[in-house]
Amino acid sequence: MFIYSSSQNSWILAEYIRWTSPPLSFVSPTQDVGKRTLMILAKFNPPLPSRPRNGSTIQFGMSYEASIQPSLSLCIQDLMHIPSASLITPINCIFGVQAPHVQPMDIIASIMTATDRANWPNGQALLGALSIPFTAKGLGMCNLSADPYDSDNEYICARDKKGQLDWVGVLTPAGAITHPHIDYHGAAQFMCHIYGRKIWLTWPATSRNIKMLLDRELRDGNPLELPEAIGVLEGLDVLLLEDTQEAFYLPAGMIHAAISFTTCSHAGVYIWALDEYPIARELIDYHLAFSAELIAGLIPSTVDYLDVFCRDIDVQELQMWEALASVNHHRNHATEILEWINHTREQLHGLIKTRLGIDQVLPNKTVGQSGSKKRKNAQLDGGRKGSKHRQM
Ligand SMILES: O=C(O)CCC(=O)C(=O)O
Repeated sequence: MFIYSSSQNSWILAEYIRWTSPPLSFVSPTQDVGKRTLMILAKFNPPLPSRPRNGSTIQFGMSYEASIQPSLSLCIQDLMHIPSASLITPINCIFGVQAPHVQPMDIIASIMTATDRANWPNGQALLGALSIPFTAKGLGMCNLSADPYDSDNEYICARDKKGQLDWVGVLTPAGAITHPHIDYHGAAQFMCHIYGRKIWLTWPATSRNIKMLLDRELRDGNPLELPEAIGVLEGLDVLLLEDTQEAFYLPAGMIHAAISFTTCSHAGVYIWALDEYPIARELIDYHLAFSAELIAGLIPSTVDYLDVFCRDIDVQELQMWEALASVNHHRNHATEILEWINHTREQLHGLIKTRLGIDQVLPNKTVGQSGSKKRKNAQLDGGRKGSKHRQM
């Protein structure tokens, strides 16, 4: 029986019916987890309106400027025109893991056929793509702005080598479930919803939430799945997005998950925000402590985690914070940030030396350049992307 705790949760019944009826019910591999999630959401107290209450940590309902209206077809154009398939991050949305050796056409075919058959073929993946770089033939034509983040000195946006905002597109098929994760290590994201019906679930980056999520994934090897996360993480908000193309700001470290009720598309750009530095510090410190334990042999692991983490942090994250602190040198945080960067670099280099047993110094890039387009998947191998998605 479907029970909701308050009239403010009654909208979830309509979503439950949509999810459990054809054609969405044809996506049998994700049917049960979506169904359980919606039932738990309906009973959730405090009430969960389809747009978060005032005071929620997700900022939504923002408009964004574009010279051409972004569309699903432009996102598909990007997928078709990327110079190399290795630039995108294909995911199997059944398990929320990376899907290796998948070509753009496979993703399009999977999205087109996701709800075609009542009997899901054995072993068939449900493919989507993250980190689709904008191209001149696709969403790159739209000249999306990230106002006010791209013009205010308190923020630095990810930019490509030409200094353009480093937007990436995301395509998910109907029936996709993305389990709770944090993208990167302290960067916020400005997201533009382009197409489809999607419920976003968000939890603030409190110390308790961060520890709960990362411990489960990294230390226990048993990542939090969406239905369980709703019961154990604090500060849940949900946001239902449908026809309106609106933007929202996911603050640094915000844990998020998503359910796609149709083919969906959105675009995002990473942002480093001066005020959010304490969260970046907490996340990076968590990973440093974890890395030290790995190196000491206290926890079994792969070399990949360390390599990827150390490279991401040193080459991408710390440079952004360094640039932000320089531009805001008069602000209170600036000196503290610079001291923290130096200290963190020393720790990182120490970890790498110990790991490799040689005096290896990490490569240095120019401050202010964005990290690679693969930022979204330059994350933890064997776990969720950073912890974003479990990888295959
Ligand atoms: O759309 C989804 O299912 C997940 C996307 C996501 O987590 C992201 O863009 O950061």
